Amino acid sequence: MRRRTTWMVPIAVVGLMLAACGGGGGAGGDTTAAADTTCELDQTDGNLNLYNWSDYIDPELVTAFEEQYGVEVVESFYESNEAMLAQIQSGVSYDLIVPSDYMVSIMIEEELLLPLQKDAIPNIANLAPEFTDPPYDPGLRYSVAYQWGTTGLGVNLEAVGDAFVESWALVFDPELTQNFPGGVSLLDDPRETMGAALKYLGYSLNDTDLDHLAEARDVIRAAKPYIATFDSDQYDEALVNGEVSVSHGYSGDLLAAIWDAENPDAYTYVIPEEGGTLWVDNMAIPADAEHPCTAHTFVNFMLDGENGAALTNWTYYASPNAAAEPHILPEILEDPTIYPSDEIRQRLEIIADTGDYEINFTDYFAQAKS
Ligand code: SPD
Repeated sequence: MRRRTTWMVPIAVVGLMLAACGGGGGAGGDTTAAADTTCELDQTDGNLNLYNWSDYIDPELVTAFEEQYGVEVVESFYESNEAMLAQIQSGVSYDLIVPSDYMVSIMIEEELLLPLQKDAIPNIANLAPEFTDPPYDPGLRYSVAYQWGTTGLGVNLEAVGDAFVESWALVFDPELTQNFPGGVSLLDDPRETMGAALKYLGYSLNDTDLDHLAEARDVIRAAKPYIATFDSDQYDEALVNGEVSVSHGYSGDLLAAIWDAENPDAYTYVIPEEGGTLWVDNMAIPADAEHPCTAHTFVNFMLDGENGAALTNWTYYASPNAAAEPHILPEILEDPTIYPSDEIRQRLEIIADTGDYEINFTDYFAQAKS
């Protein structure tokens, strides 16, 4: 069982704190310095400023890295790819970030990532074959898979009833949601939540027809009387604390909350029949990283088989690391909600970088929420 330690430091405050600390990152880093640095295997060049999703690494792994390499890991957190991108674009410097698939592509295009020095990451050979040449970063020039999972719904069975329909209607149909104690929670994430509404309407979550996006916006608007919150951090606790009846969220976070709950049988995690997101989060080094060699060493550490398994055994997300498999708990490896069956996978889509169209997801999502 993992113990959750969510504590969100306001992102702007984190940026200021790091800027004030000198060695801990700061605005306007020198991009050439990182690009000109050659890193050897196991080399460190200072503390690691890790900018990650919350609840996404076992604190014991952080301690093990610190003890093995004699450096500190300074953790900051974000709740969406777009929030992370805004920080990097504004010049706040971190040594390692964990962007999802489509965001890797966007950041490569914007020249925000440092090319990886593979000689410093021999454990890259541990990746399972399906993660070695992803469409968002062909040849892994800038990123390496960290964890993967799905986005779906956590459901309180007592509130919703055992015979519920496994559909996005559980959050979008007011005829249903009006009966749910506390209502429902939706992710505060433009691609995920607009994508869920698009799937509910029968479209791809990468659909780029503005009329369809307007329909998706209106689905969310119509559902608003019973949407308790748009939230990407506390939705799992909100479900098992009984604050909401259905929570839109990420597989591992919802499963961890359900399995840790006093009455786990009262909840379930489902991927709606209309389909949802399969995502891959990745380790990447920002172009202006101040400690690129520590970052490479951290990537190599996380790709070790036993460390990769320790990560999955704590997060309940699937591992892209083939060498980790023998060390992953059987109840995780065999759980079809963590490692989806081929049948479920056919319903899933990876979010794609839509280029100039991307801003529409953010704008229409803001309109839906306002
Ligand atoms: N608590 C960790 C959550 C990680 C979620 N990342 C997935 C993003 C998919 N768009």
